[in-house]
Amino acid sequence: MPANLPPHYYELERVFKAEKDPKEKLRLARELLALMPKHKGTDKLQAEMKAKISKLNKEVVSGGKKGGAARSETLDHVDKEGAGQVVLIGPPNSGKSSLLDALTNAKPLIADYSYATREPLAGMMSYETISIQLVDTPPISPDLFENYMLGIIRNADLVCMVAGVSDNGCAERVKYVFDKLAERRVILTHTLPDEDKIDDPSLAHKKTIIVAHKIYDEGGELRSCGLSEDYPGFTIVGTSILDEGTLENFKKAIFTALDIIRVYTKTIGHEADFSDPIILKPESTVEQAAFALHKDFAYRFQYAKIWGEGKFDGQRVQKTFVLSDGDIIEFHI
Ligand SMILES: Nc1nc2c(ncn2[C@@H]2O[C@H](COP(=O)(O)OP(=O)(O)O)[C@@H](O)[C@H]2O)c(=O)[nH]1
Ligand SMILES: [Mg+2]
Repeated sequence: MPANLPPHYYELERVFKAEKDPKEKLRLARELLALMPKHKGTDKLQAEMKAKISKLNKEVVSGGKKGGAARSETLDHVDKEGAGQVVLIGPPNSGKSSLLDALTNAKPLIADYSYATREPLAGMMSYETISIQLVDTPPISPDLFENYMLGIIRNADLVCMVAGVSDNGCAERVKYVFDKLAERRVILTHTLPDEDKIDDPSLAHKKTIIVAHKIYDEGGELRSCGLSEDYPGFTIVGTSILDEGTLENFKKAIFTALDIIRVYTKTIGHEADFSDPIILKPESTVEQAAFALHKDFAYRFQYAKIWGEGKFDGQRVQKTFVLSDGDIIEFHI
Protein backbone atom coordinates (compact mmCIF):
# COMPACT_ATOMS: atom_id res chain seq x y z
CA MET A 1 0.00 0.00 0.00
CA PRO A 2 1.52 3.38 -0.95
CA ALA A 3 2.29 5.82 1.85
CA ASN A 4 0.69 8.83 0.06
CA LEU A 5 2.61 11.41 2.03
CA PRO A 6 1.68 15.08 1.54
CA PRO A 7 4.18 16.97 -0.71
CA HIS A 8 5.49 19.23 2.06
CA TYR A 9 6.41 16.14 4.10
CA TYR A 10 9.51 15.66 1.93
CA GLU A 11 10.53 19.31 2.31
CA LEU A 12 10.24 19.08 6.10
CA GLU A 13 12.11 15.77 6.08
CA ARG A 14 15.08 17.46 4.38
CA VAL A 15 15.10 20.15 7.10
CA PHE A 16 14.82 17.43 9.75
CA LYS A 17 17.80 15.52 8.35
CA ALA A 18 19.98 18.63 8.24
CA GLU A 19 19.05 19.87 11.75
CA LYS A 20 21.80 19.44 14.37
CA ASP A 21 20.14 20.79 17.52
CA PRO A 22 18.48 17.76 19.21
CA LYS A 23 15.57 19.81 20.64
CA GLU A 24 14.67 21.30 17.28
CA LYS A 25 15.19 17.89 15.64
CA LEU A 26 12.77 16.38 18.16
CA ARG A 27 10.18 19.04 17.41
CA LEU A 28 10.54 18.44 13.67
CA ALA A 29 10.25 14.68 14.18
CA ARG A 30 6.95 15.18 16.05
CA GLU A 31 5.74 17.42 13.24
CA LEU A 32 6.65 14.79 10.63
CA LEU A 33 4.78 12.11 12.58
CA ALA A 34 1.73 14.38 12.77
CA LEU A 35 1.88 14.90 9.00
CA MET A 36 1.85 11.16 8.21
CA PRO A 37 -1.57 9.89 7.21
CA LYS A 38 -2.47 7.09 9.63
CA HIS A 39 -3.10 3.94 7.59
CA LYS A 40 -1.51 0.56 6.80
CA GLY A 41 0.78 2.06 4.16
CA THR A 42 2.55 4.23 6.73
CA ASP A 43 2.71 1.72 9.61
CA LYS A 44 6.41 1.05 9.16
CA LEU A 45 7.25 4.72 8.63
CA GLN A 46 5.27 5.67 11.74
CA ALA A 47 7.08 3.05 13.84
CA GLU A 48 10.47 4.28 12.60
CA MET A 49 9.62 7.91 13.37
CA LYS A 50 8.34 6.97 16.84
CA ALA A 51 11.67 5.21 17.51
CA LYS A 52 13.57 8.33 16.39
CA ILE A 53 11.39 10.51 18.63
CA SER A 54 12.03 8.27 21.61
CA LYS A 55 15.81 8.37 20.99
CA LEU A 56 15.85 12.16 20.54
CA ASN A 57 13.72 12.60 23.65
CA LYS A 58 16.25 10.67 25.72
CA GLU A 59 19.04 12.78 24.27
CA VAL A 60 17.24 16.05 25.06
CA VAL A 61 16.29 15.00 28.60
CA SER A 62 19.84 13.91 29.45
CA GLY A 63 21.16 17.19 28.03
CA GLY A 64 23.13 15.31 25.37
CA LYS A 65 25.32 13.60 27.99
CA LYS A 66 25.19 9.83 27.61
CA GLY A 67 24.41 8.33 31.01
CA GLY A 68 24.26 11.81 32.53
CA ALA A 69 21.73 12.86 35.16
CA ALA A 70 18.27 13.13 33.64
CA ARG A 71 16.68 16.57 33.85
CA SER A 72 13.08 16.17 34.83
CA GLU A 73 11.73 19.39 33.31
CA THR A 74 11.48 20.17 29.63
CA LEU A 75 11.74 23.92 29.31
CA ASP A 76 10.60 24.07 25.71
CA HIS A 77 6.99 23.23 26.49
CA VAL A 78 4.37 24.71 28.80
CA ASP A 79 1.13 22.74 29.09
CA LYS A 80 -1.73 24.82 27.77
CA GLU A 81 -4.50 25.97 30.11
CA GLY A 82 -7.50 28.20 29.59
CA ALA A 83 -8.79 29.79 26.40
CA GLY A 84 -5.38 30.48 24.85
CA GLN A 85 -1.64 30.49 25.52
CA VAL A 86 0.12 33.84 25.10
CA VAL A 87 3.90 34.11 25.34
CA LEU A 88 5.58 37.34 26.48
CA ILE A 89 8.93 37.75 24.77
CA GLY A 90 11.37 40.60 24.29
CA PRO A 91 14.70 42.18 25.07
CA PRO A 92 16.12 42.21 28.62
CA ASN A 93 14.47 44.44 31.22
CA SER A 94 11.53 45.48 29.03
CA GLY A 95 8.93 44.58 31.67
CA LYS A 96 7.77 41.06 30.70
CA SER A 97 7.86 39.78 34.28
CA SER A 98 6.16 42.95 35.57
CA LEU A 99 3.26 42.35 33.16
CA LEU A 100 2.91 38.70 34.26
CA ASP A 101 2.96 39.89 37.87
CA ALA A 102 0.35 42.61 37.29
CA LEU A 103 -2.05 40.49 35.23
CA THR A 104 -1.89 37.00 36.76
CA ASN A 105 -1.61 35.10 40.01
CA ALA A 106 2.02 34.16 39.23
CA LYS A 107 4.82 35.76 41.24
CA PRO A 108 7.85 36.25 38.99
CA LEU A 109 11.11 37.87 40.01
CA ILE A 110 11.14 41.52 38.89
CA ALA A 111 14.52 43.23 38.88
CA ASP A 112 16.18 46.33 37.52
CA TYR A 113 19.01 44.19 36.14
CA SER A 114 18.93 42.17 32.92
CA TYR A 115 18.57 38.37 32.84
CA ALA A 116 16.64 38.07 36.12
CA THR A 117 14.19 35.66 34.46
CA ARG A 118 15.91 32.33 33.86
CA GLU A 119 13.03 30.04 32.94
CA PRO A 120 9.51 30.22 31.47
CA LEU A 121 6.82 30.87 34.05
CA ALA A 122 3.08 30.70 33.41
CA GLY A 123 0.13 32.38 35.09
CA MET A 124 -3.60 32.71 34.41
CA MET A 125 -5.17 36.06 33.53
CA SER A 126 -8.94 36.56 33.84
CA TYR A 127 -10.67 38.35 31.03
CA GLU A 128 -14.44 38.75 31.35
CA THR A 129 -15.79 35.17 31.46
CA ILE A 130 -12.57 33.35 30.48
CA SER A 131 -9.00 32.72 31.62
CA ILE A 132 -6.04 33.23 29.31
CA GLN A 133 -2.60 31.78 30.05
CA LEU A 134 0.39 34.16 29.96
CA VAL A 135 3.93 32.76 29.78
CA ASP A 136 6.86 34.94 30.89
CA THR A 137 10.24 34.06 29.38
CA PRO A 138 13.95 34.88 29.58
CA PRO A 139 15.11 37.75 27.35
CA ILE A 140 16.38 37.50 23.79
CA SER A 141 19.53 39.55 23.20
CA PRO A 142 23.00 39.26 21.65
CA ASP A 143 24.16 37.93 25.05
CA LEU A 144 21.47 35.33 25.54
CA PHE A 145 19.33 33.11 23.41
CA GLU A 146 17.81 30.00 24.93
CA ASN A 147 17.16 27.44 22.20
CA TYR A 148 14.06 26.22 24.00
CA MET A 149 12.46 29.60 23.27
CA LEU A 150 11.80 28.33 19.75
CA GLY A 151 9.63 25.52 21.10
CA ILE A 152 7.82 27.84 23.51
CA ILE A 153 7.03 30.38 20.79
CA ARG A 154 6.00 27.79 18.20
CA ASN A 155 3.56 26.21 20.67
CA ALA A 156 1.92 29.47 21.75
CA ASP A 157 -1.36 30.74 20.30
CA LEU A 158 -0.17 34.35 20.35
CA VAL A 159 3.11 36.21 20.83
CA CYS A 160 3.32 39.52 22.71
CA MET A 161 6.53 41.29 21.83
CA VAL A 162 7.21 43.44 24.91
CA ALA A 163 9.29 46.53 24.09
CA GLY A 164 10.42 48.81 26.91
CA VAL A 165 9.86 52.09 25.09
CA SER A 166 11.66 54.22 27.68
CA ASP A 167 14.70 51.88 27.68
CA ASN A 168 17.87 52.99 25.90
CA GLY A 169 18.23 51.46 22.44
CA CYS A 170 14.63 50.17 22.44
CA ALA A 171 14.28 50.08 18.63
CA GLU A 172 17.53 48.12 18.06
CA ARG A 173 16.74 45.70 20.88
CA VAL A 174 13.31 44.94 19.44
CA LYS A 175 14.73 44.54 15.93
CA TYR A 176 17.28 42.08 17.29
CA VAL A 177 14.48 39.85 18.63
CA PHE A 178 12.56 39.87 15.31
CA ASP A 179 15.76 39.14 13.34
CA LYS A 180 17.10 36.48 15.66
CA LEU A 181 13.84 34.54 15.52
CA ALA A 182 13.57 34.92 11.74
CA GLU A 183 17.10 33.49 11.46
CA ARG A 184 15.80 30.48 13.43
CA ARG A 185 12.78 30.16 11.09
CA VAL A 186 10.20 31.74 13.42
CA ILE A 187 8.50 34.67 11.69
CA LEU A 188 6.59 37.11 13.89
CA THR A 189 3.71 38.48 11.85
CA HIS A 190 0.60 40.61 12.40
CA THR A 191 -1.51 38.47 10.05
CA LEU A 192 -1.01 34.77 9.47
CA PRO A 193 -0.53 33.80 5.80
CA ASP A 194 -3.01 31.39 4.19
CA GLU A 195 -1.74 27.86 4.72
CA ASP A 196 -1.72 27.07 0.99
CA LYS A 197 0.48 30.13 0.34
CA ILE A 198 3.31 28.95 2.61
CA ASP A 199 6.11 27.75 0.32
CA ASP A 200 8.52 26.69 3.05
CA PRO A 201 6.88 24.42 5.66
CA SER A 202 9.88 24.66 7.97
CA LEU A 203 8.97 28.31 8.71
CA ALA A 204 6.65 28.94 11.65
CA HIS A 205 4.58 32.11 11.28
CA LYS A 206 3.39 33.35 14.65
CA LYS A 207 0.67 35.92 15.14
CA THR A 208 2.19 38.76 17.18
CA ILE A 209 1.12 41.98 18.83
CA ILE A 210 3.60 44.58 20.06
CA VAL A 211 3.43 45.91 23.60
CA ALA A 212 4.88 49.41 23.94
CA HIS A 213 5.55 48.99 27.66
CA LYS A 214 6.82 51.65 30.11
CA ILE A 215 5.06 54.36 28.08
CA TYR A 216 5.84 56.73 30.96
CA ASP A 217 9.52 57.08 31.78
CA GLU A 218 10.76 57.70 35.30
CA GLY A 219 10.06 61.41 34.93
CA GLY A 220 6.44 60.63 33.93
CA GLU A 221 7.07 61.72 30.33
CA LEU A 222 5.09 59.88 27.61
CA ARG A 223 7.49 57.79 25.45
CA SER A 224 7.50 55.83 22.19
CA CYS A 225 10.38 54.38 20.20
CA GLY A 226 9.12 54.54 16.63
CA LEU A 227 7.40 51.14 16.77
CA SER A 228 4.43 52.17 14.62
CA GLU A 229 6.80 53.34 11.83
CA ASP A 230 9.07 50.28 12.12
CA TYR A 231 6.26 47.71 12.35
CA PRO A 232 3.33 48.90 10.22
CA GLY A 233 0.26 46.68 10.34
CA PHE A 234 0.97 45.36 13.84
CA THR A 235 -1.38 46.04 16.73
CA ILE A 236 0.65 48.17 19.13
CA VAL A 237 -0.71 48.61 22.62
CA GLY A 238 0.80 51.13 25.04
CA THR A 239 1.10 49.87 28.63
CA SER A 240 2.41 50.94 32.00
CA ILE A 241 2.35 49.11 35.30
CA LEU A 242 1.35 52.42 36.85
CA ASP A 243 -1.79 52.85 34.71
CA GLU A 244 -4.59 50.31 35.24
CA GLY A 245 -6.49 51.53 32.14
CA THR A 246 -3.60 50.59 29.86
CA LEU A 247 -3.53 47.08 31.36
CA GLU A 248 -7.23 46.69 30.62
CA ASN A 249 -6.57 47.75 27.00
CA PHE A 250 -3.80 45.17 26.82
CA LYS A 251 -6.12 42.38 28.00
CA LYS A 252 -8.68 43.35 25.38
CA ALA A 253 -5.99 43.48 22.67
CA ILE A 254 -4.89 39.96 23.64
CA PHE A 255 -8.46 38.64 23.46
CA THR A 256 -9.02 40.28 20.06
CA ALA A 257 -5.74 38.95 18.66
CA LEU A 258 -6.43 35.41 19.89
CA ASP A 259 -9.33 35.42 17.42
CA ILE A 260 -11.68 33.19 19.38
CA ILE A 261 -15.37 33.20 20.21
CA ARG A 262 -17.09 32.19 23.44
CA VAL A 263 -20.29 30.21 23.28
CA TYR A 264 -22.26 29.55 26.47
CA THR A 265 -24.40 26.49 27.05
CA LYS A 266 -27.72 26.08 28.79
CA THR A 267 -29.68 22.97 29.62
CA ILE A 268 -33.41 22.85 28.95
CA GLY A 269 -35.34 24.67 31.67
CA HIS A 270 -32.24 26.21 33.28
CA GLU A 271 -30.36 29.50 33.07
CA ALA A 272 -27.28 29.73 30.83
CA ASP A 273 -23.93 28.79 32.37
CA PHE A 274 -21.59 31.77 31.97
CA SER A 275 -18.72 30.22 33.93
CA ASP A 276 -17.25 27.83 31.39
CA PRO A 277 -17.83 28.78 27.74
CA ILE A 278 -16.91 26.62 24.77
CA ILE A 279 -13.96 28.31 23.01
CA LEU A 280 -14.15 28.13 19.22
CA LYS A 281 -12.66 29.69 16.10
CA PRO A 282 -14.78 32.48 14.56
CA GLU A 283 -17.32 31.19 12.02
CA SER A 284 -17.68 27.87 13.86
CA THR A 285 -20.98 26.06 13.49
CA VAL A 286 -23.39 24.58 16.00
CA GLU A 287 -22.07 21.15 14.98
CA GLN A 288 -18.50 22.17 15.86
CA ALA A 289 -19.70 23.46 19.23
CA ALA A 290 -21.44 20.15 19.88
CA PHE A 291 -18.31 18.28 18.87
CA ALA A 292 -16.15 20.40 21.19
CA LEU A 293 -18.48 19.53 24.04
CA HIS A 294 -18.65 15.82 23.38
CA LYS A 295 -18.27 13.65 20.29
CA ASP A 296 -21.51 11.79 21.09
CA PHE A 297 -23.37 15.06 21.26
CA ALA A 298 -22.53 15.83 17.67
CA TYR A 299 -23.75 12.39 16.50
CA ARG A 300 -27.00 12.46 18.48
CA PHE A 301 -27.77 16.08 17.66
CA GLN A 302 -31.36 16.89 16.54
CA TYR A 303 -31.47 20.70 16.65
CA ALA A 304 -30.42 23.58 18.89
CA LYS A 305 -31.96 26.76 20.24
CA ILE A 306 -29.91 29.95 20.19
CA TRP A 307 -30.00 33.22 22.13
CA GLY A 308 -27.72 36.09 21.12
CA GLU A 309 -27.35 39.36 19.30
CA GLY A 310 -29.30 39.49 16.03
CA LYS A 311 -31.27 36.32 16.78
CA PHE A 312 -34.80 35.72 17.98
CA ASP A 313 -34.63 34.47 21.56
CA GLY A 314 -34.63 30.72 21.47
CA GLN A 315 -34.41 30.63 17.67
CA ARG A 316 -34.38 27.03 16.45
CA VAL A 317 -31.32 26.24 14.28
CA GLN A 318 -29.69 23.30 12.52
CA LYS A 319 -26.12 22.08 12.86
CA THR A 320 -24.76 24.22 10.00
CA PHE A 321 -25.77 27.47 11.80
CA VAL A 322 -22.78 29.81 12.24
CA LEU A 323 -22.17 31.02 15.81
CA SER A 324 -21.00 34.42 17.11
CA ASP A 325 -19.11 35.46 20.25
CA GLY A 326 -21.47 35.50 23.23
CA ASP A 327 -24.16 33.22 21.79
CA ILE A 328 -26.03 30.93 24.17
CA ILE A 329 -26.86 27.48 22.87
CA GLU A 330 -29.29 24.82 24.08
CA PHE A 331 -28.73 21.40 22.50
CA HIS A 332 -31.64 19.09 21.79
CA ILE A 333 -30.56 15.48 21.26
N1 LIG B 1 8.76 53.14 34.34
C1 LIG B 1 8.35 51.86 34.33
N2 LIG B 1 9.19 50.87 34.75
C2 LIG B 1 8.76 49.60 34.71
C3 LIG B 1 7.45 49.27 34.24
N3 LIG B 1 7.31 47.91 34.28
C4 LIG B 1 8.47 47.43 34.77
N4 LIG B 1 9.35 48.43 35.04
C5 LIG B 1 10.71 48.28 35.59
O1 LIG B 1 11.56 47.72 34.59
C6 LIG B 1 12.52 46.85 35.18
C7 LIG B 1 12.50 45.49 34.51
O2 LIG B 1 11.27 44.86 34.77
P1 LIG B 1 11.07 43.29 34.58
O3 LIG B 1 9.60 43.05 34.64
O4 LIG B 1 11.94 42.49 35.49
O5 LIG B 1 11.60 43.13 33.07
P2 LIG B 1 11.90 41.78 32.22
O6 LIG B 1 13.36 41.58 32.25
O7 LIG B 1 11.42 42.07 30.84
O8 LIG B 1 11.14 40.66 32.86
C8 LIG B 1 12.19 46.80 36.68
O9 LIG B 1 13.05 47.68 37.35
C9 LIG B 1 10.76 47.27 36.73
O10 LIG B 1 10.46 47.88 37.97
C10 LIG B 1 6.59 50.33 33.81
O11 LIG B 1 5.44 50.16 33.38
N5 LIG B 1 7.09 51.60 33.87
MG1 LIG C 1 11.85 38.95 33.51
